[in-house]
This record gives sequence, structure tokens and C-alpha cells, in this order.
Amino acid sequence: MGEKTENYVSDIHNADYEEEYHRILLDHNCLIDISGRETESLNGTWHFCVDPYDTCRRAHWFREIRCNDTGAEQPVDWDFDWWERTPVPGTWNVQKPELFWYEGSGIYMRTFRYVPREAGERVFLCFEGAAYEASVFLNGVFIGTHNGGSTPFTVDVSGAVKTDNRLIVVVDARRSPLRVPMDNTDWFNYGGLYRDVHLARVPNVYIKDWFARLAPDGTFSKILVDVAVSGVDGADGERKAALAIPELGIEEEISLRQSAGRGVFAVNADLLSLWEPENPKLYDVSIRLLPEDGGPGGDLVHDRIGFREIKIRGREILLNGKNIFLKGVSVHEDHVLLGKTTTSEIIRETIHDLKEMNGNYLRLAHYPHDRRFARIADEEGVLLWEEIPVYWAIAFGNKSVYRDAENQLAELIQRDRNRASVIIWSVGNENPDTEERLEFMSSLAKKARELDETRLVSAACLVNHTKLKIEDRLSEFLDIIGVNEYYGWYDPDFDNLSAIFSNSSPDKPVIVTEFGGGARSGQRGNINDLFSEDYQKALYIKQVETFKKYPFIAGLSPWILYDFRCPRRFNRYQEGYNRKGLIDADRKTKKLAFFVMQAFYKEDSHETGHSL
Ligand code: GCB
Repeated sequence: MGEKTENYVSDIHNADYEEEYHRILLDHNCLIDISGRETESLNGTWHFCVDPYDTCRRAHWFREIRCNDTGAEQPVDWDFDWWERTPVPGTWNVQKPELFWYEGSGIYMRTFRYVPREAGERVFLCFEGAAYEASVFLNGVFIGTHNGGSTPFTVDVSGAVKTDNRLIVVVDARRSPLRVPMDNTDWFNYGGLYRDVHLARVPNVYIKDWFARLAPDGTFSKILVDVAVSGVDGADGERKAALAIPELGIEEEISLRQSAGRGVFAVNADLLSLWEPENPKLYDVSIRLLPEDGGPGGDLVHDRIGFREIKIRGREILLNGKNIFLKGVSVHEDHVLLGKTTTSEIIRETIHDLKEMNGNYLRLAHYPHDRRFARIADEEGVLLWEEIPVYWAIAFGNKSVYRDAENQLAELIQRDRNRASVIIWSVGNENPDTEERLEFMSSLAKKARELDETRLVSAACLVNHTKLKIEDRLSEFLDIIGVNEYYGWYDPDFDNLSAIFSNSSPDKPVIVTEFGGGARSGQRGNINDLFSEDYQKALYIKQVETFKKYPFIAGLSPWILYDFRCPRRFNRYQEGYNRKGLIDADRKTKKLAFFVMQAFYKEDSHETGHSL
């Protein structure tokens, strides 16, 4: 805060106004599990206004105070109910042409009615994603701020909610070197309240979080379920929680010491049918918190959950004890009409395209995609790599940047750890091999294991171009080494690719997390014409022929399934898009290289040396 002179006016002289909104941070500690609950949607049309100077937060517009202390009406600069309407979920960039390049703050406002159903119920507002920083205000009161553009956050508004409510959310989409991702990315910076918003009601004592998985003990028949209860009162009483998986005949009660509010179910499930791509078996699983008097009611969460084991053995990836080759492709969350907003239909179409390519695996790059993705992948039997946007040159030396990254990782893991489809947590992409980065990303890898001991940890790394070798000090901390390489594109000397693989003897599986080249859909030519489909096809043929020779390659996710918007790409073929897609940005028109991957993924294991 600057010096308060006699002519000080807080709204215009307080240069540190943001401090006030960073005092209550909504992070993974505030998250509650909402995927297993009935929620009420707050989607629809909200009022919206751009706020390039962040005046709503600087000048406290959200208080909606029209009169000064003496009661005189003031010439206020806001008019929430008059402002235009915009869809939520929605990113402002695609609502109208003049907002396409807008990267500042935006103010969203809606009203809603709330009528309590049960005495003592708690009320949460749940946001699936707001890019990048979001400050939430309810009925004129600041509730909290969340950082990170792709993970969910929830906020307890039990003390602030009324019958008629005014909800204001300021979303700040500025790019900054101190954010995760930082200001330079190879994708479009969509802003806004672009994912679902819900209201959730829970009893005063409620299940905050739960984690159900197959015990990683190689028996394939033991299920572990952690449960964390919140809102417990009375320090030393006992509460019981009951787990039910009817199809497996499982009904189990455990006692939770209220002071800790945590417990673990460990149950035998001899009849378990394991989840796998060919048989994505899901079970109805529920947990009920039994009321103290042992009667009916009590908080209940339920979900459809698959059980499987993912491990590595030497250079192999084992799913349920069997070697599996990850036949994948990378994909961004980007849509010509909707931007970063997605729908269940779009997700299903994406999975359909993967399956048409004979694939079984998707790399969801470069940030957590919509919650529904993993849920649908669970149903469809698709394996997933999920990633946080620790991309390129993050401010690795900065402690608050680390906290932001670690929190995004924790929010992602808490959101998706009940999803069998997710097999890999990625802690980043293409980062320079410096000391600071090693410290930062190895800590993230440790954190991922601490939060979830049942999945593999990886990162998409660069190769050592000088030594022509797979070499990155981070690999010591990973289960799988991800390798991005662009031989035949950014690195024209294709022979170097074989040199890199021949010079390397990794002690763990390698996934080629990226390779590829640009092609404008419909642009034909010969195999030397950059940006033609023919060039891209020839490049893919050479790449897959090379991969066949190296059995330590346990999976592939070429770059990328669909062309996507990118404000760094403006040549005549690109016109604002990264054109490395195997399918055009229309998500329909397949390029020739698509069929190269389709044929490669169809091949038999003994021909390739891989367990395809
Ligand atoms: C990469 C990045 C990816 C880019 C891609 C490209 O290595 O990981 O985000 O979009 O290259 O097209 O250059």
C-alpha cells in the first residue's frame, strides 16, 4: 500500500489493490468431491462486462453501494443488471469478434434463489474452471480467489447465502510470467467462466473427499477406499461410514474417529472384473456417513468406478499385469466455435476419432481438460495421460509459482483419482534442464506420488540435441520418460532420430509424447513441400518405421489430433492455427497422415517388436 496522503483516494491510488483478493485463496483444501453428488446448475446466461482496468476489484464495485456515508447518491460506473448477457459456460473470446483478442478481466453476474431443504445444510458454489484467476463475490461480500485456469474450485458460502442472491465473479485472463502457464504458450489464451458452475448442498457433517482404487499389491482382488469427513463436531465421538458395492456383494462399515475425520476401507473383492480398454467394467460404489443415532439419512456419495492396476516392469508398461503399448495421440481442448468450452458430445466424438485410428490412449495436453473427459473415457475404455500446464520456461525459481503449480496438481489429482482411465500424471512439458527446474519438477513428481500411489508419473521432456541422446535429469524422478522430438520438421536431419534412440539405453519405458509436422488440410504437393498433407504423411511414415526398431518405446502420442488456434502461427497455411493436426480444425476432415497412424496401430505385435 502506498503512502496515504491527505488527497488519497483509495479506488485510484491503491496500486496494491490485488493484495486484498489474495488474502483468501481457494485451493485444493477447499475442494469437495462433487462428482458423486446431485448438484444444481448455475449455468445459463449471465450478465457480462469487460473490465480491462480491473475496476470491479480496484473500486469494490461488487459491493454495489450507490450512496455515500451521508446518503447522497453517487454517480456509480457500473450497471450489472443492464450489462449484456453471455453464456456460462463460455469463453468471451468467441462470443463476438471485438472480444477475440481480449486478455484482461471480465465481470460476470447472475442472481439465484436459494431455499434451504434441510436444517443446518452447507452450501457450496462449485466452479469447474475459470481462466485464469477468479475472484468470487456473493451479496456484496468477497468470498475468495482461485488461481489456475483449468482446475475446479469450490467455496463454502453457507454464511453468505440468502434467499435472493447476487453472485459476481471477476475472471482475470492476463498472461503473466508468474502464472502457470506463463505468458508464452503455443496455444490460445481463452478467458472467462468457460466451464460449468453448480451449487451443491451437503449436510453439516459431510464426506469431503474419497479415493477408491485397487490395492497396488498385485493380487487384483483388494479394494481400498479412503474417506475424509468434514464438519465434524465434538472432538472424541465416533462416527461410522458404510461402503457398498452391491454387484460385488460388498457392504462394510468402518468407524471414523471424529477428531481425524478420516478412515480407510480395505475390502476383498475376489469376484472383481478388472477395468481394461476391451472391458471397461464400472461398478456402482457408494459411501454413506451414518448419522450418530444410527438411523437413516446421513451424507451419501456414489459413483461408477473401475478397478485396474497400472505399473512398470523394466521398460514395459503393465496394465493389470499385462504388457500394453499405448496407441495414442495428443489433443488440445480447442473448438472453432466454442474455444476452450467443451461438451459431452465433443468428448465422445474425440474418443470416436481415436478409436477409428485404432488407438487406445489420449494425451490430454497441456492442462487439465474438462472433468467429463475422464468420466467418458472410463465408460469408453480409453487410457489417459493428464497434465498440468508447467510448460516451457515457467518461473522455476519463484516459490509462489511453485505453490500455484503444486496446487493445480493437487486439484487435478483430487478431481480425477477415482477415474480408472487416468493412468499417468504428467508434471510438465518441454522444460529446460536447469537446477531450478529440476528442484521444481522433481518436487511435483514427489507430490503426485504422495497424493496417489497407484498411477505413473511422467513429463514430456526434450532430448539432448548436442549429444543426440535421450537425456534429462528429471527422468530419475519419473516412471516413464516422455520424449518430444520433431525430426523431419524443426530438426530436418531425420537420421538424427535413429542416432538418438541408438545412443540411448533408458532403464524405464519411453513414450514419444510428441512428433509431427504441419499440413494445411487439402494442401497437396510432393513429399518435399512443407505444409502439404503429402509432406506430413511422408514424415509420419518415416517416424513410425523408426519407432518399430526400438522396443523401449512403450507408447506414442503424436502431435496432434486436431488443428488448434495458436497466436504464434501466421504463415499462409497456418492463419492463426497450429496445423499439425491429423484432422482439420473442423474436427471432420482427416489428413493423409491420420491413415498412417491408423494402419500402424492396427499392426500386430510380432511384426513390430511391440505388444501392439
Ligand atoms: C511442442 C509443444 C507443443 C507445440 C508443438 C509445436 O513441442 O510441446 O505445445 O504446439 O511443439 O507444434 O511446435
